[in-house]
Amino acid sequence: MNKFYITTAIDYVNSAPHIGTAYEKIAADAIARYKRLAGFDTRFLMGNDEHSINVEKAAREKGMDPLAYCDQMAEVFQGVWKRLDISYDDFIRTTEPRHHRAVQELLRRIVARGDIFRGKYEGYYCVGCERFYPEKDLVDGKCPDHKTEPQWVSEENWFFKLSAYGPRLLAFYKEHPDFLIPAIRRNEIVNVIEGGLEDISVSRASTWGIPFPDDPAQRVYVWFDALINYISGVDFPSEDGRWRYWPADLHVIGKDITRFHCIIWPAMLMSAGVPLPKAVLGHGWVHFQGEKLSKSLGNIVNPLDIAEKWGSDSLRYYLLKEVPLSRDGDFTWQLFIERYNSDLANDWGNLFTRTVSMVHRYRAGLLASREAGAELKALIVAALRDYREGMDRYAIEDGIEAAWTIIRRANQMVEEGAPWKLAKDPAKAAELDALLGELVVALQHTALLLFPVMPAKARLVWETLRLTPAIEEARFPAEGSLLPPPPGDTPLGESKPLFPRIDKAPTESPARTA
Ligand code: ME8
Repeated sequence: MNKFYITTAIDYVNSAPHIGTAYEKIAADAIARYKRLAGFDTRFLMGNDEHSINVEKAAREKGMDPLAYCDQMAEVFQGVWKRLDISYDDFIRTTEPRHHRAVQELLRRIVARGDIFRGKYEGYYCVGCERFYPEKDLVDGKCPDHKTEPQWVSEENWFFKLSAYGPRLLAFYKEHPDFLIPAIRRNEIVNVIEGGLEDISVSRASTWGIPFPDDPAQRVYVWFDALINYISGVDFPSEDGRWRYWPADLHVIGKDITRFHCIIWPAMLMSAGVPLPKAVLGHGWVHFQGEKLSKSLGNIVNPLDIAEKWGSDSLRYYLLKEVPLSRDGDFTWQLFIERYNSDLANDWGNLFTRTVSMVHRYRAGLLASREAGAELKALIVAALRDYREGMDRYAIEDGIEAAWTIIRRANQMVEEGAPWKLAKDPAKAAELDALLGELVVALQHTALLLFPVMPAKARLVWETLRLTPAIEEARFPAEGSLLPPPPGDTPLGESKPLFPRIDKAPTESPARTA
Protein backbone atom coordinates (compact mmCIF):
# COMPACT_ATOMS: atom_id res chain seq x y z
CA MET A 1 0.00 0.00 0.00
CA ASN A 2 1.29 3.48 -0.81
CA LYS A 3 2.09 5.56 2.25
CA PHE A 4 1.49 9.25 2.85
CA TYR A 5 3.23 11.03 5.71
CA ILE A 6 1.92 14.53 6.39
CA THR A 7 2.99 16.97 9.11
CA THR A 8 2.05 20.48 10.26
CA ALA A 9 4.20 23.11 11.92
CA ILE A 10 4.50 22.51 15.64
CA ASP A 11 3.05 25.45 17.56
CA TYR A 12 4.67 27.70 20.12
CA VAL A 13 2.64 27.23 23.25
CA ASN A 14 2.95 30.69 24.76
CA SER A 15 -0.58 31.47 23.59
CA ALA A 16 -3.61 29.36 22.73
CA PRO A 17 -4.55 28.32 19.17
CA HIS A 18 -6.36 30.91 17.05
CA ILE A 19 -8.12 30.70 13.69
CA GLY A 20 -4.80 31.18 11.86
CA THR A 21 -3.02 28.28 13.52
CA ALA A 22 -6.27 26.28 13.37
CA TYR A 23 -6.52 26.88 9.63
CA GLU A 24 -3.22 25.09 9.03
CA LYS A 25 -4.29 22.07 11.09
CA ILE A 26 -7.72 21.93 9.43
CA ALA A 27 -6.17 22.06 5.95
CA ALA A 28 -3.67 19.34 6.78
CA ASP A 29 -6.48 17.28 8.30
CA ALA A 30 -8.56 17.58 5.13
CA ILE A 31 -5.59 16.38 3.08
CA ALA A 32 -4.89 13.49 5.48
CA ARG A 33 -8.53 12.40 5.43
CA TYR A 34 -8.57 12.63 1.65
CA LYS A 35 -5.47 10.46 1.39
CA ARG A 36 -7.05 7.87 3.68
CA LEU A 37 -10.15 7.78 1.46
CA ALA A 38 -7.82 7.36 -1.50
CA GLY A 39 -6.38 4.23 0.13
CA PHE A 40 -3.01 5.56 1.34
CA ASP A 41 -1.43 4.23 4.53
CA THR A 42 -1.54 7.74 6.00
CA ARG A 43 0.43 9.06 8.95
CA PHE A 44 -0.48 12.51 10.24
CA LEU A 45 1.84 14.16 12.78
CA MET A 46 1.25 17.34 14.76
CA GLY A 47 2.84 18.69 17.91
CA ASN A 48 4.02 21.51 20.14
CA ASP A 49 7.23 23.52 19.99
CA GLU A 50 8.16 24.01 23.62
CA HIS A 51 11.74 25.24 23.87
CA SER A 52 11.19 28.81 22.77
CA ILE A 53 12.36 31.71 24.95
CA ASN A 54 8.81 33.08 24.87
CA VAL A 55 7.42 29.81 26.19
CA GLU A 56 9.84 29.91 29.10
CA LYS A 57 8.96 33.56 29.70
CA ALA A 58 5.20 32.86 29.65
CA ALA A 59 5.71 30.08 32.21
CA ARG A 60 7.83 32.25 34.51
CA GLU A 61 5.29 35.08 34.29
CA LYS A 62 2.69 32.68 35.57
CA GLY A 63 5.08 31.55 38.30
CA MET A 64 5.18 28.08 36.76
CA ASP A 65 7.93 25.65 35.99
CA PRO A 66 8.28 25.71 32.14
CA LEU A 67 7.66 21.98 31.77
CA ALA A 68 4.54 22.08 33.97
CA TYR A 69 3.33 25.02 31.88
CA CYS A 70 3.98 23.07 28.65
CA ASP A 71 2.10 20.08 30.05
CA GLN A 72 -0.87 22.32 30.71
CA MET A 73 -0.68 23.88 27.24
CA ALA A 74 -0.39 20.47 25.59
CA GLU A 75 -3.81 19.70 27.09
CA VAL A 76 -5.21 23.00 25.86
CA PHE A 77 -3.89 22.51 22.32
CA GLN A 78 -4.99 18.92 21.99
CA GLY A 79 -8.39 19.81 23.44
CA VAL A 80 -8.88 22.40 20.70
CA TRP A 81 -7.65 20.08 17.95
CA LYS A 82 -9.99 17.29 19.07
CA ARG A 83 -12.90 19.71 19.18
CA LEU A 84 -12.09 20.69 15.59
CA ASP A 85 -12.01 17.02 14.58
CA ILE A 86 -8.32 17.02 13.63
CA SER A 87 -7.47 13.37 13.04
CA TYR A 88 -3.76 13.38 13.87
CA ASP A 89 -2.18 9.99 14.48
CA ASP A 90 0.53 11.27 16.79
CA PHE A 91 1.30 14.42 18.71
CA ILE A 92 4.93 15.17 19.41
CA ARG A 93 6.19 17.51 22.09
CA THR A 94 9.77 18.74 21.87
CA THR A 95 10.29 18.12 25.60
CA GLU A 96 9.72 14.38 25.15
CA PRO A 97 12.67 11.98 25.57
CA ARG A 98 12.03 10.45 22.12
CA HIS A 99 12.55 13.88 20.59
CA HIS A 100 15.67 14.64 22.65
CA ARG A 101 17.18 11.37 21.49
CA ALA A 102 16.52 12.19 17.85
CA VAL A 103 17.92 15.73 18.14
CA GLN A 104 21.11 14.54 19.79
CA GLU A 105 21.63 11.80 17.23
CA LEU A 106 21.03 14.05 14.23
CA LEU A 107 23.42 16.62 15.70
CA ARG A 108 25.99 13.93 16.37
CA ARG A 109 25.89 13.04 12.68
CA ILE A 110 26.18 16.70 11.64
CA VAL A 111 29.15 17.15 14.00
CA ALA A 112 30.75 13.98 12.59
CA ARG A 113 30.40 15.45 9.11
CA GLY A 114 32.48 18.43 10.29
CA ASP A 115 29.67 20.94 9.82
CA ILE A 116 29.60 22.36 13.35
CA PHE A 117 32.19 24.85 14.55
CA ARG A 118 32.68 27.24 17.44
CA GLY A 119 32.24 30.92 16.68
CA LYS A 120 31.16 34.24 18.01
CA TYR A 121 27.85 35.70 17.06
CA GLU A 122 26.74 39.25 17.43
CA GLY A 123 23.49 40.44 16.04
CA TYR A 124 19.88 41.46 16.49
CA TYR A 125 17.68 38.65 17.73
CA CYS A 126 13.87 38.72 17.60
CA VAL A 127 12.48 36.46 20.30
CA GLY A 128 9.03 36.38 18.61
CA CYS A 129 10.58 34.88 15.46
CA GLU A 130 13.38 33.14 17.35
CA ARG A 131 15.87 34.28 14.73
CA PHE A 132 18.66 36.74 14.08
CA TYR A 133 18.02 39.64 11.74
CA PRO A 134 20.70 41.47 9.76
CA GLU A 135 20.39 45.23 10.45
CA LYS A 136 19.34 45.89 6.85
CA ASP A 137 16.23 43.72 7.29
CA LEU A 138 14.93 45.67 10.29
CA VAL A 139 12.26 48.31 9.69
CA ASP A 140 12.90 51.44 11.78
CA GLY A 141 15.10 49.28 13.97
CA LYS A 142 12.23 46.82 14.57
CA CYS A 143 11.39 43.25 13.55
CA PRO A 144 9.33 43.54 10.32
CA ASP A 145 6.97 40.83 11.54
CA HIS A 146 6.48 41.56 15.23
CA LYS A 147 7.15 45.33 15.11
CA THR A 148 9.18 44.99 18.30
CA GLU A 149 12.79 45.94 18.94
CA PRO A 150 15.07 42.93 18.73
CA GLN A 151 17.66 42.22 21.43
CA TRP A 152 21.34 42.75 20.75
CA VAL A 153 22.95 39.37 21.37
CA SER A 154 26.67 38.79 21.56
CA GLU A 155 27.81 35.31 22.46
CA GLU A 156 30.17 32.47 21.75
CA ASN A 157 28.29 29.45 20.53
CA TRP A 158 28.08 26.66 17.98
CA PHE A 159 27.56 27.28 14.29
CA PHE A 160 26.28 25.18 11.42
CA LYS A 161 28.05 25.52 8.07
CA LEU A 162 24.92 26.41 6.15
CA SER A 163 26.98 28.38 3.62
CA ALA A 164 28.53 25.16 2.35
CA TYR A 165 25.12 23.85 1.21
CA GLY A 166 24.17 26.61 -1.26
CA PRO A 167 25.27 24.76 -4.42
CA ARG A 168 23.70 21.45 -3.32
CA LEU A 169 20.46 23.20 -2.44
CA LEU A 170 20.33 24.93 -5.81
CA ALA A 171 20.94 21.65 -7.59
CA PHE A 172 18.21 20.08 -5.46
CA TYR A 173 15.69 22.79 -6.40
CA LYS A 174 16.58 22.35 -10.06
CA GLU A 175 15.95 18.64 -9.85
CA HIS A 176 12.80 18.97 -7.70
CA PRO A 177 10.89 21.97 -9.03
CA ASP A 178 7.78 20.91 -7.09
CA PHE A 179 9.47 20.63 -3.70
CA LEU A 180 8.04 23.93 -2.47
CA ILE A 181 4.50 24.79 -3.46
CA PRO A 182 3.08 27.20 -4.51
CA ALA A 183 5.66 28.17 -7.13
CA ILE A 184 5.89 31.84 -6.10
CA ARG A 185 7.36 30.82 -2.78
CA ARG A 186 9.90 28.59 -4.46
CA ASN A 187 11.26 31.49 -6.51
CA GLU A 188 11.72 33.51 -3.35
CA ILE A 189 13.71 30.70 -1.70
CA VAL A 190 15.86 30.10 -4.76
CA ASN A 191 16.67 33.83 -4.83
CA VAL A 192 17.76 33.72 -1.20
CA ILE A 193 20.05 30.76 -1.86
CA GLU A 194 21.47 32.38 -4.97
CA GLY A 195 22.18 35.50 -2.91
CA GLY A 196 24.57 33.43 -0.75
CA LEU A 197 23.87 31.70 2.56
CA GLU A 198 25.50 32.59 5.86
CA ASP A 199 26.44 30.09 8.54
CA ILE A 200 23.93 30.05 11.38
CA SER A 201 24.35 29.87 15.10
CA VAL A 202 22.70 26.73 16.42
CA SER A 203 23.12 26.97 20.17
CA ARG A 204 22.34 29.43 22.94
CA ALA A 205 23.67 29.90 26.49
CA SER A 206 20.44 28.98 28.23
CA THR A 207 18.95 26.50 30.66
CA TRP A 208 15.69 25.84 28.75
CA GLY A 209 16.19 23.54 25.79
CA ILE A 210 17.97 20.40 24.71
CA PRO A 211 21.59 20.23 25.93
CA PHE A 212 24.06 20.58 23.08
CA PRO A 213 26.02 17.32 22.69
CA ASP A 214 29.23 17.51 24.77
CA ASP A 215 28.50 21.09 25.85
CA PRO A 216 25.66 21.11 28.37
CA ALA A 217 26.18 24.84 29.07
CA GLN A 218 24.72 25.43 25.61
CA ARG A 219 21.22 24.50 24.49
CA VAL A 220 20.24 23.60 20.94
CA TYR A 221 18.80 26.60 19.05
CA VAL A 222 15.02 26.23 19.14
CA TRP A 223 14.58 26.02 15.35
CA PHE A 224 17.29 23.40 14.97
CA ASP A 225 15.49 21.44 17.66
CA ALA A 226 11.95 22.02 16.32
CA LEU A 227 12.53 20.95 12.72
CA ILE A 228 13.79 17.58 13.90
CA ASN A 229 10.30 16.76 15.25
CA TYR A 230 9.36 15.52 11.80
CA ILE A 231 11.78 12.64 12.13
CA SER A 232 11.53 12.07 15.88
CA GLY A 233 7.81 11.60 15.27
CA VAL A 234 8.60 8.55 13.15
CA ASP A 235 11.15 7.11 15.59
CA PHE A 236 14.47 8.39 14.19
CA PRO A 237 17.15 7.07 14.64
CA SER A 238 15.47 3.67 14.69
CA GLU A 239 15.22 2.21 11.22
CA ASP A 240 12.26 -0.02 12.06
CA GLY A 241 8.57 0.47 12.52
CA ARG A 242 7.36 3.96 11.86
CA TRP A 243 10.55 4.99 10.14
CA ARG A 244 8.96 3.46 7.03
CA TYR A 245 6.91 6.65 6.72
CA TRP A 246 10.02 8.79 6.16
CA PRO A 247 10.61 10.76 3.96
CA ALA A 248 7.60 12.94 4.70
CA ASP A 249 5.36 13.38 1.68
CA LEU A 250 4.18 16.82 2.75
CA HIS A 251 5.14 19.39 5.38
CA VAL A 252 2.24 21.87 5.71
CA ILE A 253 3.55 25.17 7.13
CA GLY A 254 2.93 28.91 6.95
CA LYS A 255 4.64 31.14 4.42
CA ASP A 256 6.53 32.95 7.20
CA ILE A 257 8.59 29.87 8.01
CA THR A 258 9.45 28.58 4.54
CA ARG A 259 13.11 29.60 4.87
CA PHE A 260 13.53 27.33 7.86
CA HIS A 261 11.83 24.43 6.08
CA CYS A 262 13.25 24.93 2.64
CA ILE A 263 16.83 25.99 3.32
CA ILE A 264 17.92 25.06 6.84
CA TRP A 265 15.99 21.78 7.18
CA PRO A 266 17.14 20.27 3.86
CA ALA A 267 20.72 21.37 4.59
CA MET A 268 20.60 19.72 8.04
CA LEU A 269 19.37 16.48 6.49
CA MET A 270 21.93 16.60 3.69
CA SER A 271 24.68 17.06 6.27
CA ALA A 272 23.42 14.14 8.38
CA GLY A 273 22.88 11.90 5.34
CA VAL A 274 19.11 11.53 5.90
CA PRO A 275 16.75 11.58 2.87
CA LEU A 276 14.92 14.86 2.27
CA PRO A 277 11.14 15.31 2.55
CA LYS A 278 9.26 15.21 -0.74
CA ALA A 279 7.34 18.48 -0.57
CA VAL A 280 6.64 21.56 1.52
CA LEU A 281 3.39 23.47 1.21
CA GLY A 282 3.81 27.08 2.36
CA HIS A 283 0.24 28.23 2.92
CA GLY A 284 -0.97 31.82 3.12
CA TRP A 285 -2.17 33.84 6.03
CA VAL A 286 -5.64 34.13 7.58
CA HIS A 287 -6.61 37.68 8.49
CA PHE A 288 -9.56 38.84 10.57
CA GLN A 289 -11.80 41.47 8.99
CA GLY A 290 -8.87 42.67 6.86
CA GLU A 291 -6.30 42.89 9.66
CA LYS A 292 -3.47 40.69 10.78
CA LEU A 293 -4.44 38.61 13.82
CA SER A 294 -2.58 40.12 16.70
CA LYS A 295 -2.79 40.13 20.44
CA SER A 296 -2.20 43.85 20.58
CA LEU A 297 -5.16 44.50 18.25
CA GLY A 298 -7.28 42.21 20.44
CA ASN A 299 -8.65 40.43 17.37
CA ILE A 300 -7.53 36.90 18.11
CA VAL A 301 -10.54 34.75 17.20
CA ASN A 302 -10.74 31.64 19.29
CA PRO A 303 -11.84 28.80 16.99
CA LEU A 304 -13.78 27.23 19.85
CA ASP A 305 -16.10 30.22 20.03
CA ILE A 306 -17.25 29.40 16.51
CA ALA A 307 -17.25 25.64 16.99
CA GLU A 308 -19.36 25.87 20.16
CA LYS A 309 -21.98 28.07 18.52
CA TRP A 310 -22.19 26.74 14.98
CA GLY A 311 -20.22 23.50 14.98
CA SER A 312 -16.62 22.92 13.99
CA ASP A 313 -17.63 21.87 10.47
CA SER A 314 -18.90 25.34 9.62
CA LEU A 315 -15.53 26.85 10.57
CA ARG A 316 -13.67 24.15 8.66
CA TYR A 317 -15.85 24.73 5.62
CA TYR A 318 -15.42 28.49 5.70
CA LEU A 319 -11.64 28.38 6.01
CA LEU A 320 -11.14 25.69 3.38
CA LYS A 321 -13.49 27.33 0.92
CA GLU A 322 -12.49 30.95 1.45
CA VAL A 323 -8.76 30.62 2.06
CA PRO A 324 -7.12 28.58 -0.70
CA LEU A 325 -3.80 27.23 0.54
CA SER A 326 -1.94 29.17 -2.11
CA ARG A 327 -3.13 32.63 -0.98
CA ASP A 328 -3.97 34.79 2.01
CA GLY A 329 -7.62 35.02 3.02
CA ASP A 330 -9.90 36.85 5.35
CA PHE A 331 -12.33 35.81 8.04
CA THR A 332 -15.30 38.15 8.39
CA TRP A 333 -18.49 37.53 10.29
CA GLN A 334 -20.58 38.76 7.42
CA LEU A 335 -19.09 36.32 4.93
CA PHE A 336 -19.13 33.51 7.48
CA ILE A 337 -22.87 33.91 7.99
CA GLU A 338 -23.49 34.28 4.26
CA ARG A 339 -21.60 31.11 3.45
CA TYR A 340 -23.16 29.24 6.31
CA ASN A 341 -26.72 30.15 5.38
CA SER A 342 -26.43 29.84 1.63
CA ASP A 343 -24.04 26.92 1.15
CA LEU A 344 -24.51 24.88 4.29
CA ALA A 345 -28.06 25.52 5.48
CA ASN A 346 -29.72 26.09 2.09
CA ASP A 347 -27.77 23.89 -0.29
CA TRP A 348 -26.37 20.83 1.45
CA GLY A 349 -28.47 20.97 4.61
CA ASN A 350 -31.71 21.42 2.76
CA LEU A 351 -30.95 18.66 0.26
CA PHE A 352 -30.32 16.27 3.14
CA THR A 353 -33.30 17.22 5.27
CA ARG A 354 -35.87 17.22 2.51
CA THR A 355 -34.61 14.05 0.86
CA VAL A 356 -34.68 12.06 4.09
CA SER A 357 -38.06 13.56 5.11
CA MET A 358 -39.60 12.63 1.76
CA VAL A 359 -38.32 9.06 1.92
CA HIS A 360 -40.01 8.81 5.32
CA ARG A 361 -43.19 10.61 4.35
CA TYR A 362 -43.79 8.83 1.05
CA ARG A 363 -42.06 5.46 1.51
CA ALA A 364 -41.86 4.78 5.26
CA GLY A 365 -38.09 5.35 5.13
CA LEU A 366 -37.39 2.57 2.61
CA LEU A 367 -35.84 2.87 -0.84
CA ALA A 368 -37.43 0.93 -3.70
CA SER A 369 -34.89 2.23 -6.20
CA ARG A 370 -31.24 2.72 -5.26
CA GLU A 371 -29.40 3.88 -8.33
CA ALA A 372 -28.55 6.96 -10.31
CA GLY A 373 -29.91 7.42 -13.83
CA ALA A 374 -27.43 7.86 -16.67
CA GLU A 375 -27.32 11.64 -16.44
CA LEU A 376 -26.79 11.80 -12.69
CA LYS A 377 -24.28 8.98 -12.85
CA ALA A 378 -22.21 10.87 -15.43
CA LEU A 379 -22.37 13.99 -13.28
CA ILE A 380 -21.19 12.14 -10.16
CA VAL A 381 -18.39 10.37 -12.07
CA ALA A 382 -17.20 13.78 -13.35
CA ALA A 383 -17.45 15.25 -9.84
CA LEU A 384 -15.38 12.40 -8.41
CA ARG A 385 -12.74 12.92 -11.08
CA ASP A 386 -12.61 16.73 -10.67
CA TYR A 387 -12.59 16.37 -6.90
CA ARG A 388 -9.62 14.04 -6.91
CA GLU A 389 -7.77 16.12 -9.46
CA GLY A 390 -8.25 19.23 -7.25
CA MET A 391 -7.40 17.49 -3.99
CA ASP A 392 -4.27 15.95 -5.51
CA ARG A 393 -3.10 19.53 -6.16
CA TYR A 394 -4.13 20.47 -2.60
CA ALA A 395 -6.71 22.85 -4.10
CA ILE A 396 -9.30 21.93 -1.49
CA GLU A 397 -11.61 24.70 -2.69
CA ASP A 398 -11.78 22.95 -6.08
CA GLY A 399 -12.65 19.68 -4.33
CA ILE A 400 -15.48 21.49 -2.52
CA GLU A 401 -16.70 22.96 -5.79
CA ALA A 402 -16.78 19.49 -7.37
CA ALA A 403 -18.93 18.21 -4.49
CA TRP A 404 -21.23 21.18 -4.94
CA THR A 405 -21.93 20.26 -8.56
CA ILE A 406 -23.72 17.19 -7.16
CA ILE A 407 -25.55 19.20 -4.50
CA ARG A 408 -26.75 21.82 -6.98
CA ARG A 409 -27.92 19.25 -9.50
CA ALA A 410 -29.75 17.21 -6.86
CA ASN A 411 -31.56 20.29 -5.55
CA GLN A 412 -32.55 21.12 -9.11
CA MET A 413 -33.85 17.59 -9.56
CA VAL A 414 -36.12 18.10 -6.55
CA GLU A 415 -37.49 21.32 -8.04
CA GLU A 416 -37.93 19.83 -11.51
CA GLY A 417 -39.29 16.47 -10.37
CA ALA A 418 -41.66 17.98 -7.75
CA PRO A 419 -41.94 14.78 -5.70
CA TRP A 420 -44.84 16.26 -3.72
CA LYS A 421 -46.84 16.22 -6.96
CA LEU A 422 -45.68 12.72 -7.94
CA ALA A 423 -46.75 11.46 -4.52
CA LYS A 424 -50.34 12.48 -5.22
CA ASP A 425 -50.57 10.41 -8.39
CA PRO A 426 -50.48 6.60 -7.95
CA ALA A 427 -49.55 6.24 -11.65
CA LYS A 428 -46.29 8.10 -10.89
CA ALA A 429 -45.17 5.80 -8.07
CA ALA A 430 -42.22 4.35 -10.03
CA GLU A 431 -41.10 7.84 -11.03
CA LEU A 432 -41.17 8.92 -7.39
CA ASP A 433 -39.19 5.82 -6.34
CA ALA A 434 -36.59 6.55 -8.99
CA LEU A 435 -36.25 10.20 -7.99
CA LEU A 436 -35.92 9.44 -4.28
CA GLY A 437 -33.32 6.78 -5.06
CA GLU A 438 -31.34 9.21 -7.17
CA LEU A 439 -31.39 11.86 -4.46
CA VAL A 440 -30.11 9.39 -1.87
CA VAL A 441 -27.30 8.29 -4.19
CA ALA A 442 -26.40 11.94 -4.76
CA LEU A 443 -26.34 12.58 -0.99
CA GLN A 444 -24.25 9.47 -0.42
CA HIS A 445 -21.55 10.84 -2.73
CA THR A 446 -21.65 14.32 -1.21
CA ALA A 447 -21.01 12.74 2.19
CA LEU A 448 -17.98 10.89 0.83
CA LEU A 449 -16.53 13.95 -0.90
CA LEU A 450 -17.18 16.33 1.96
CA PHE A 451 -15.94 14.02 4.69
CA PRO A 452 -12.38 15.47 4.57
CA VAL A 453 -13.82 18.98 4.88
CA MET A 454 -16.76 18.47 7.26
CA PRO A 455 -16.23 15.11 8.95
CA ALA A 456 -18.95 15.42 11.61
CA LYS A 457 -21.81 16.33 9.26
CA ALA A 458 -20.65 13.94 6.55
CA ARG A 459 -20.66 11.15 9.14
CA LEU A 460 -24.20 12.12 10.17
CA VAL A 461 -25.40 12.00 6.56
CA TRP A 462 -23.63 8.68 5.99
CA GLU A 463 -25.12 7.12 9.11
CA THR A 464 -28.60 8.46 8.40
CA LEU A 465 -28.45 6.81 4.99
CA ARG A 466 -27.46 3.59 6.81
CA LEU A 467 -24.34 3.21 4.74
CA THR A 468 -21.64 0.72 5.62
CA PRO A 469 -18.78 0.41 6.38
CA ALA A 470 -18.24 3.45 8.66
CA ILE A 471 -17.31 6.51 6.63
CA GLU A 472 -13.75 6.42 8.02
CA GLU A 473 -13.36 3.06 6.30
CA ALA A 474 -14.91 4.15 3.00
CA ARG A 475 -12.74 4.31 -0.12
CA PHE A 476 -13.24 6.02 -3.48
CA PRO A 477 -14.89 3.87 -6.13
CA ALA A 478 -12.80 2.89 -9.17
CA GLU A 479 -12.66 5.53 -11.89
CA GLY A 480 -15.91 5.67 -13.83
CA SER A 481 -17.93 3.88 -11.10
CA LEU A 482 -20.09 4.93 -8.20
CA LEU A 483 -20.12 3.69 -4.60
CA PRO A 484 -22.11 0.51 -3.89
CA PRO A 485 -25.82 1.39 -3.62
CA PRO A 486 -27.34 2.23 -0.23
CA PRO A 487 -29.27 -0.57 1.50
CA GLY A 488 -32.88 -1.09 0.46
CA ASP A 489 -34.04 -3.09 3.46
CA THR A 490 -33.20 -0.77 6.37
CA PRO A 491 -35.25 2.39 6.90
CA LEU A 492 -33.23 5.60 6.78
CA GLY A 493 -32.47 7.38 10.03
CA GLU A 494 -34.48 10.41 11.02
CA SER A 495 -34.27 13.70 9.19
CA LYS A 496 -32.55 16.40 11.23
CA PRO A 497 -31.46 19.89 10.28
CA LEU A 498 -27.79 19.58 9.30
CA PHE A 499 -27.08 23.28 9.71
CA PRO A 500 -29.84 25.25 11.44
CA ARG A 501 -29.94 28.70 9.85
CA ILE A 502 -28.27 31.62 11.58
CA ASP A 503 -31.07 34.16 11.67
CA LYS A 504 -29.38 36.84 13.66
CA ALA A 505 -25.93 38.21 13.02
CA PRO A 506 -23.81 37.90 16.16
CA THR A 507 -24.34 41.15 18.05
CA GLU A 508 -21.17 41.03 20.04
CA SER A 509 -18.00 40.00 18.24
CA PRO A 510 -16.69 36.74 19.61
CA ALA A 511 -13.20 38.03 18.81
CA ARG A 512 -11.28 38.21 22.04
CA THR A 513 -7.78 38.07 23.28
CA ALA A 514 -6.69 34.50 23.90
O1 ME8 B 1 6.23 29.24 13.77
N1 ME8 B 1 -2.74 32.38 9.34
O2 ME8 B 1 5.02 28.40 15.53
P1 ME8 B 1 3.76 29.39 15.57
C1 ME8 B 1 -2.24 31.22 8.90
N2 ME8 B 1 6.96 26.90 16.30
N3 ME8 B 1 -1.27 30.54 9.51
C2 ME8 B 1 -0.77 31.05 10.64
C3 ME8 B 1 -1.24 32.27 11.18
C4 ME8 B 1 -2.29 32.95 10.47
N4 ME8 B 1 -2.81 34.08 10.89
N5 ME8 B 1 -0.55 32.50 12.31
C5 ME8 B 1 0.32 31.49 12.46
C6 ME8 B 1 6.08 28.49 14.72
N6 ME8 B 1 0.19 30.61 11.45
C7 ME8 B 1 7.14 27.43 15.00
C8 ME8 B 1 7.06 26.35 13.94
S1 ME8 B 1 7.83 24.03 12.84
C9 ME8 B 1 9.18 23.05 12.99
C10 ME8 B 1 8.06 25.26 14.08
C11 ME8 B 1 0.96 29.37 11.24
O3 ME8 B 1 2.97 28.93 16.74
C12 ME8 B 1 2.46 29.61 11.12
O4 ME8 B 1 2.79 30.00 9.82
O5 ME8 B 1 4.19 30.80 15.51
C13 ME8 B 1 3.00 28.24 11.46
O6 ME8 B 1 3.02 27.42 10.32
C14 ME8 B 1 2.00 27.72 12.48
O7 ME8 B 1 0.84 28.55 12.37
C15 ME8 B 1 2.51 27.77 13.91
O8 ME8 B 1 2.97 29.07 14.21
